[in-house]
Amino acid sequence: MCCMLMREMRGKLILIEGLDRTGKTTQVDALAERLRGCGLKVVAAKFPNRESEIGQLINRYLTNRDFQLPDQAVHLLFSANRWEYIEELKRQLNDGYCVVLDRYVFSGVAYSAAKGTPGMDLQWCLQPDKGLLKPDLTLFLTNEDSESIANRAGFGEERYEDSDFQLKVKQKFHEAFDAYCQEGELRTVNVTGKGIEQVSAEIWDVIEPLLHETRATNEFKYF
Ligand code: T5A
Repeated sequence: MCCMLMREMRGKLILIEGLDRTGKTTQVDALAERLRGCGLKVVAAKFPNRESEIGQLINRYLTNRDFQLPDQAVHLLFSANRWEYIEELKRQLNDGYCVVLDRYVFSGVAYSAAKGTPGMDLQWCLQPDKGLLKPDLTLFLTNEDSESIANRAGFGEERYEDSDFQLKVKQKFHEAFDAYCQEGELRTVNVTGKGIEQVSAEIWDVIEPLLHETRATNEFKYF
């Protein structure tokens, strides 16, 4: 029944954000599966999308610390990687697909602004993403136990996986949410010490009411 209301409207755009290794991909997959179980058409998309040519360049930057690019250029690559998907994203939503995103604009702004590069404040960082679609709901996964995150397999392999830098990113996420989220657009899910299924259940408690929402949502919202 939750799904019938949505079929006449465009699909919902749901975003899961968080620091590295907080369980975003795990939860995006679990949520997509649960929504499909409701009879919904669902697409999950992850950013950066490392498959495209721009994405391959981003992947090289993240995985090879010897590969140097100006911070501004890297920032624009991440943004371009989102713009590559915009028409497909709109089509999917208009076709009634619910789209679950694994990182999007807020990651773009938070990671770049956290570098402290002169001139790269939040406003500057948002500029190239202006005109991208704003999610109907953003879920921000937080984990206060940074040690447990640092102990997760593979942490430290990529460029930004450094606990001190992650703390700066967290601060910038909060600043970005304060600046660019309207009331009701953001929910924080504290995942500290919680197992995967418990987190999935908490996320579902937030998402389910959204599926019953009856106000017209065919209009897109934009950053
Ligand atoms: N970036 C990204 C920018 O700088 N600008 C941008 O515009 C964008 C979009 C790569 C980097 O790029 C930066 C941010 C990143 O530094 P990424 O590929 O999304 O972005 O990198 P990660 O966040 O590191 O992605 P991961 O897939 O590695 O982490 P996830 O998705 O948060 O975590 P997940 O689900 O893969 O889980 C990691 C491990 O933890 C376990 C899982 O089983 C897995 O082993 N796990 C749990 N363990 C215990 N309890 C739980 N509740 C758990 N949940 C998951």
